[in-house]
Amino acid sequence: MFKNAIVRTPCPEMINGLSSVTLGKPDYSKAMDQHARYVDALRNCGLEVKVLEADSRFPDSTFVEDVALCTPHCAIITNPGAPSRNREKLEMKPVLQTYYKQVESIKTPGILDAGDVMMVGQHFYIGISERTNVEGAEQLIGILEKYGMTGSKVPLQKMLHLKSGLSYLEQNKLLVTGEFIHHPAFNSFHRIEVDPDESYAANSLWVNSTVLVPAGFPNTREKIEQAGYHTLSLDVSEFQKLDGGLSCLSLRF
Ligand code: CIR
Repeated sequence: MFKNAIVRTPCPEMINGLSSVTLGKPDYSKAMDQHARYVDALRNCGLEVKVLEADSRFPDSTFVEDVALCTPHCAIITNPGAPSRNREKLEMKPVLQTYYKQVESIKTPGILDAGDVMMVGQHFYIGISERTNVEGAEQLIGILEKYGMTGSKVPLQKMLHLKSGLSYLEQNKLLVTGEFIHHPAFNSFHRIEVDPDESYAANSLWVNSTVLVPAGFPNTREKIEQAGYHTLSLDVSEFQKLDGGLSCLSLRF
């Protein structure tokens, strides 16, 4: 169960955030509204939510998930792989020091976005992507092992981040799409397949027995409900325009 979440209010400059999709620019006031509902949903799932101020220097800074990994034993400040995002990490360190005694860091030449890291109990799957290199992943595995946890590397073919195509829903259940459906690393999970036309919904979010699902993907929501979960649908269309999803908008621990 998670107790805390950290989010950052989107800044007006988010309209110039990084994007690989052609869905147009986000509408800032709509994004603010969607973000407020997201925070309400986390609070309704029982989390104490800390809302950090918007930071105009970093258009993508609302996607806090990428700059830190929060484990049960320590927090790890990452070294984000996109140059325009790298210094977001400096803002997160003092925040996490108020929650954790142990705050570690990934260092250059290692790069790592925590959107590439999926926690399954004490084990962490680490995607090797354009944002996360082998050196970053190996540094992370070294840190995890120091605290009695483990990690393994998963090279990505097409996805931006590991969790763009995978969400762990606890109870050994894994939401999967695209290149991960038949990936041997995930054979032992009970896999819930997301159809190609709903692939964005593979980034859904388990929060204390509720699964948050992006609005507009009814087949995926139904599959998750059939697997026995209570779901809550949230519109995050303005963040989708920047390749961001439900998990990217918070740190949960
Ligand atoms: C980026 O490209 O970094 C942002 N526009 C989106 C980050 C999404 N984060 C995530 O999947 N964890």
